[in-house]
Amino acid sequence: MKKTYIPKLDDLMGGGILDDASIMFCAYPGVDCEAFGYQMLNGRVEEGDPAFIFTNVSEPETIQYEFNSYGWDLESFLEEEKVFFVDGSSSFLGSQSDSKYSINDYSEVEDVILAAIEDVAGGIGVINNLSVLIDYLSNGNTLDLIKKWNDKAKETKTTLVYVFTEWDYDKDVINAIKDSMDCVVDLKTIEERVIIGQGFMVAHSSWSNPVDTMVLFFIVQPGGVKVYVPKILVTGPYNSGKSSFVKAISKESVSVDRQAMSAFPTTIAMDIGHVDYKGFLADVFGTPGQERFDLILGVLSKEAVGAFILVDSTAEQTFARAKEMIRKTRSESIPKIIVANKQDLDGALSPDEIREKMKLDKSIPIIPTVISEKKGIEEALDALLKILYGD
Ligand SMILES: Nc1nc2c(ncn2[C@@H]2O[C@H](COP(=O)(O)OP(=O)(O)OP(=O)(O)O)[C@@H](O)[C@H]2O)c(=O)[nH]1
Ligand SMILES: [Mg+2]
Repeated sequence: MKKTYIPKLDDLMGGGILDDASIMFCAYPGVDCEAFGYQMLNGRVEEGDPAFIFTNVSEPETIQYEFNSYGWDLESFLEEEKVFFVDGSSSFLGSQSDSKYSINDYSEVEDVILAAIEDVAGGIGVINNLSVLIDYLSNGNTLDLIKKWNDKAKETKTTLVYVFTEWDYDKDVINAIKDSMDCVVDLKTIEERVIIGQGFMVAHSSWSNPVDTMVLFFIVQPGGVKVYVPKILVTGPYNSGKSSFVKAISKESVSVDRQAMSAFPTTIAMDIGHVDYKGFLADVFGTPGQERFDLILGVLSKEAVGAFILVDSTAEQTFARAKEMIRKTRSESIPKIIVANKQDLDGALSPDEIREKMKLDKSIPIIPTVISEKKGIEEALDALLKILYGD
């Protein structure tokens, strides 16, 4: 099996993609599908596999520019001849092509791609975009091509990645194309009154069991395809370490704090952070811990998809308050992690003791941390991602 280099996608397909499989990213118009193909290609080439890109949507220079914006060095790959282009664009735009292969007429495309597949045997080819092929060729011809290319890919153990924008084509044609792929990943917009984002979902794969998980994603520059977790809540009693936690998991964070009477700041409105971790992006909101700010807990916790409940492991007297905050933020019903903080202090209770005293079900993970020393932070993040998206 090979990796796809798309976060979460391998897990949804039982670990990755078969060596000789075809995969199609099938996007609703308006959803960016190219980045999926390029990210797979970039990952494979970095591992040493040969690759080609067939483009009929933009010229090779434009694609180089796009790779650059994601932080991937296509230029070096081309210079070192690890990647080549099958240029199906330049001649139609009236410009010269200096690519290894160039298509001047669509009648050539079948043989040229067959040759390209042989050239990168054991590697990967990206076809961008299948819908332009359908526009140029007739439906039947396109289907015929795909079958021949996929057969050649099987024979040479090459991964073929099709990028497809699902315009208003004949449904039978689309279904026939989908059936001729080993794997189809749908890319959609997700709407709930307003468009809230874009998601991918494995529609079918010949080697793995179906899962109906829709994974929200963002395409960022640099970075490429990242899984998006809309809103993670960080709550818990006063002084338990919430602001420190938001800061520790975020690249950048803002806290609305007030230096109270003493020298210690306390949060009076919220902490906002932005997590970028293992291909996941998430917006994080921390609540104030003091009861006099409880009015805003409901607002802050709206639409949270997961929560971290922080407790000071030495402050047993605050555990009832922690449970009250779980209730007030409606966190009973969403995936949550108890963060047992301040494990460095004398008298810190162990996770088991905390579970016992808080009467928490054993399905709720309790992660010991020393946030001030950045200990346990990744374990806490991993634990939440695991219940949100599985392994
Ligand atoms: N010893 C120890 N101190 C910690 C740890 N984590 C945080 N602290 C300290 O605990 C205090 C409170 O941390 P904050 O992050 O402000 O806690 P908070 O939950 O945001 O507090 P409020 O917003 O006032 O509810 C600070 O002085 C931190 O430095 C830890 O793991 N060990
Ligand atoms: Mg705080």
